[in-house]
Amino acid sequence: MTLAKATAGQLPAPTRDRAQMLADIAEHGLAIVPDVLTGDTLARTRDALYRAAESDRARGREQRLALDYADDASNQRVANVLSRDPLFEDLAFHPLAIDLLKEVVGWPALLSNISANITGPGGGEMVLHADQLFVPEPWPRAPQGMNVGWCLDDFTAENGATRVVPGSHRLNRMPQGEEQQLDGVAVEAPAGSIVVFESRLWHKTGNNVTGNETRAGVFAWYSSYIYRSQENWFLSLRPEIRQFATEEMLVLLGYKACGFGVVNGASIV
Ligand SMILES: O=C(O)CCC(=O)C(=O)O
Repeated sequence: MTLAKATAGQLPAPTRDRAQMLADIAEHGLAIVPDVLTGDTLARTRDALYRAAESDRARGREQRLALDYADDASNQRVANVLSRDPLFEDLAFHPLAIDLLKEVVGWPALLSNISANITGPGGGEMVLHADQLFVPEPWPRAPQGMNVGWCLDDFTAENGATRVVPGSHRLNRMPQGEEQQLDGVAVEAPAGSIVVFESRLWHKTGNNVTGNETRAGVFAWYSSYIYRSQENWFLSLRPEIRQFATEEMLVLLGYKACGFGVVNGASIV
């Protein structure tokens, strides 16, 4: 696979068909699924995120991640949204997300983190990357993780929609040198859609060139169980989540021994 061939790809059309989603992820590296959140649920989830972001700003806990965003003051990240409001449990453990995860990455798997990126007017773009950047190259031939981006606002080319290089997952490596300057294609999608991308797809937050719009996205990043999760759930999980968790949630949060993290040698795999 040459760079030119891999990066000449198109975005897949939005689909609600499960088989098509899996085909799109295999072919393009991503699938776009509309109407996963709708009506009141979408509105309440969006409100919960903006409330958390506002509270972080008011308390001086705001996270900017200068490394990602070249020190601009317009984009805000809200870490560990799972522990901020029960509504985010419904995103992290959404049946469609977990079903696709089992197909794309396999099972058991971990929820590695779930955080929000809110772009703001004038906000700069992120460095082009693949999410499995911590895996030493040469990479295995299969994705080591999967990301589910929840669009809580309409994602548009102007407000910083995630930009992707369709087909780049087939290069099976990180972007190098000048490849990091590739523009990619904006994944435009209405609020309530999810954008599911496998961990080798090159992508970034886009520039927000609007004068007054924000773009809220929640990114649930899952990995194979052989990698340590980014968020340390043992320290940062809101206790009620574990208290009422299903067996599947406990696996995703690393509370079930899966070959690693065993208790006296006992494990479910
Ligand atoms: O904000 C976005 O659109 C993309 C976020 C992203 O790439 C990341 O958090 O790794």
